[in-house]
Amino acid sequence: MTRETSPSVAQGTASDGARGSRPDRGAASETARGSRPNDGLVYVSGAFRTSADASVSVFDHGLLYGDGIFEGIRAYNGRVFRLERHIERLFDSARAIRLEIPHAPAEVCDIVVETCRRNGIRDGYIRLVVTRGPGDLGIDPRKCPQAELIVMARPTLTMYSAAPAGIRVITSTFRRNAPDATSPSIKSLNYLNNILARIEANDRGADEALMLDGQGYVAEATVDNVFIVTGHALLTPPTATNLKGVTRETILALAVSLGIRAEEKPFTLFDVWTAREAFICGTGAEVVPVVSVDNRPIGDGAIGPVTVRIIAAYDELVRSQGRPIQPDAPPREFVAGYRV
Ligand code: PXG
Repeated sequence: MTRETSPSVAQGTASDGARGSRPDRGAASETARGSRPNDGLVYVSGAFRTSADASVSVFDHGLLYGDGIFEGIRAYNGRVFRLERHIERLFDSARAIRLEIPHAPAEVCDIVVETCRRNGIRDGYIRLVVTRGPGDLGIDPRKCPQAELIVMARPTLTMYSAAPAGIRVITSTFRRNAPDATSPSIKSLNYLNNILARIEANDRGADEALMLDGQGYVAEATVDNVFIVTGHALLTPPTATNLKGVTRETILALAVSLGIRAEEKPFTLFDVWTAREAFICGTGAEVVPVVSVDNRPIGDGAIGPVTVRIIAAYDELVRSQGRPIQPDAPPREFVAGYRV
């Protein structure tokens, strides 16, 4: 089956299409329930639709079974940061779960950029979801002939309100998925382990939770990779136990250009508790200092100098490279060792 590759807007404008064929429940009640944003355009079922009209079938296996994958990408300063790498990871996740994305990677990149344009995004957060699509009430994916690509873009996303001062983290009792279960490298729609860990953090008055792997080594946080600074080096766990984070990769490269020794090496909670510094990182969160873990201050409980340098370098990098959203963006150049 073919899909439109040059995205169009479905019938109706942002104002007249907002109710579409749905029963009019009233804008006030929708807003009051906070059920869904009622502005902006969403790419779904091969076209751009108003947020209120953007929907998938209740028989979609993404909803029924978490059978699907997703990506989170940020745009800064009119450019989509590391777009091609995110789309490559999306296709890797799809391959792992044998999901056929109904577009080529370059087309998905174009749809992401077009979604930003149509939503007037210069800085913002983009979410891609690919579901197995509608099937029947059985689990068998052969009953789902058409995968569904959804692209949403919002101008803001705040992950941790405490981020500027550093966050407080606990260790969850929920383990990160084992590599021989649903691999943690798959950015799948199954986040229940991580959500349960986040609930545990909420219950214990913390901002975030660390998750351990099956052997008890530190894997990552619920939606972020983790780094610690020891007397020896900047350390992050190897990716067998966690998501191959794009921000993690970017920070490992930045560390090289900053002359900071960085290693991918398993470590334990003891290493975290006794670290000089710690931070978590992800596309949504960016680089967030961790000032305590399990009620133990990290270092002297303040944001450390290596973390400060990495945050500054990351902030500069993301604002100066990426795929331009508007075609007439400034010429390409080199920044911090990266081709922009
Ligand atoms: N680990 C996990 C488990 C993740 O879900 C990261 C690390 C960081 O990866 P990137 O490639 O973004 O550096 C993620 C990121 C959000 C959000 O709102 C992000 C994720 C999942 C759910 C929400 O930003 N994934």
